[in-house]
Amino acid sequence: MTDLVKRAQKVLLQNWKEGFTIPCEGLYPFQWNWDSGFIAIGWAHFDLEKAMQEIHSLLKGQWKNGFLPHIVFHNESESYFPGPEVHAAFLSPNAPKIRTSGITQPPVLGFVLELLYQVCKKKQYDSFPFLKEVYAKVFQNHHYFYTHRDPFNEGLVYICHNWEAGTDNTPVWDLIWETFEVPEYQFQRKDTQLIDASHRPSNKEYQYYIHLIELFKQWRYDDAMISKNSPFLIQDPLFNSMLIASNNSLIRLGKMLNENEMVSQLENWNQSAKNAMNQKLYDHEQKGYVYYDLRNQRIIPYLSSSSFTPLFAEIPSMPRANELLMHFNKGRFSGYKNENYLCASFDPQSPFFNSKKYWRGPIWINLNWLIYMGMKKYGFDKEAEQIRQDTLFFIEKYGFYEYFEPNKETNKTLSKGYGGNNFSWSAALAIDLLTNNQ
Ligand code: 2M8
Repeated sequence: MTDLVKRAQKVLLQNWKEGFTIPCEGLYPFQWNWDSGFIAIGWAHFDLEKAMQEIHSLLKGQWKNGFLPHIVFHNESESYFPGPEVHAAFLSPNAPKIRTSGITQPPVLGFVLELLYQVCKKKQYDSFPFLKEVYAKVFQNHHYFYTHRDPFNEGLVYICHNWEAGTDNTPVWDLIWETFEVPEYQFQRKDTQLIDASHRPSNKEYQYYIHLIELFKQWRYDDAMISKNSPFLIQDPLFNSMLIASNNSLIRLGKMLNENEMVSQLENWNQSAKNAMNQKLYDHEQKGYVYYDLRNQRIIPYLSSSSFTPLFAEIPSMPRANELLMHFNKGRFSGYKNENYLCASFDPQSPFFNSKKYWRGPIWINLNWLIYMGMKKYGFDKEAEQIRQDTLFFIEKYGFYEYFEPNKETNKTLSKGYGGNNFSWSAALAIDLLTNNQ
């Protein structure tokens, strides 16, 4: 085992809190939804029991209608804003007893289950009892999405909050914030007391984030009210790709588990979902998958690392997949002289790109991992190896930070990554890249 894998394991062990893993000490002290999916992939390589417990703990937060919240507040902590009392999910009749938020995150659990199954198989560990127990719950979550978040039956689901996207402050949302006014809320942020505020979203942006939560609370997190009234209603290419990739995995697992009814339902959803992604969210001019603003009925023609995640869900045809690759070698993302590491979270050629600020430019390990895996699925081995090498460059040089600087020259002057340190999904996915994919 390499020293790097050992160090990554240590990060997960330190962030483990009686049944689940926090993303980062202080900065994110609870259980987060898609973090836990990525984290479970890392755990699987050296502690299968913990990988499965991680999933069980997350599912404890599932609502009666199948909804899976973005945070489960198993524990107490004063170091994060907004905490459980701000989210006040109990206002919904669907909320469980355990405290949770009332918004969700990209649905990664379906494909995580399949990856866990594969590791179990390699280790000759019987995963069937676990899969049998959790499969229907993950299916219920997909059922929730297609029945509550797709008002026009297009096969595409919407998100209603920027925190649901996971890419919290991407410049894409700037165009949404322009469409409505917010009152001046009084609150105390905690994130900017813990890390460099210039790496985090602005206070003005937080006003929008909190305003949306306040609206949802007024509507008791009722999906029909949100769908009718929320000023933020977006069909996001990353979110939908995660759902489709998870559909793909649930279909394969469901066949093994003889869950035939659920499999045929998933196949139906998936067919229209893939068509809609290709027809509605592909931008021929930008050559990438983009966002659709459902509230204002317009395409938002910005490229981000999310634009390439449909590869992971095997959505593009081969010619289209080749088109996506053009951004990675002397292209918009690599830079025309290959001056950037892959893959910036936002288009480095855009005037809104900021190489240090969270989801407005820095490189994130989970997005790199998704793009790497997507490239492998298409047989783009050379390109996949490039992005894997770039990813490991950061981990080797700086350790397990939350995000990293794309520009190669600037990296020569740095001794740290950006955001939080000892960040769990950076460690977990490094373990996967170093163990599974050499
Ligand atoms: C970040 O988001 C949270 C809100 O969910 C925050 O900034 O307070 C995002 O990077 C998100 O994708 C991630 O899941 C979360 C925890 O790592 O942090």
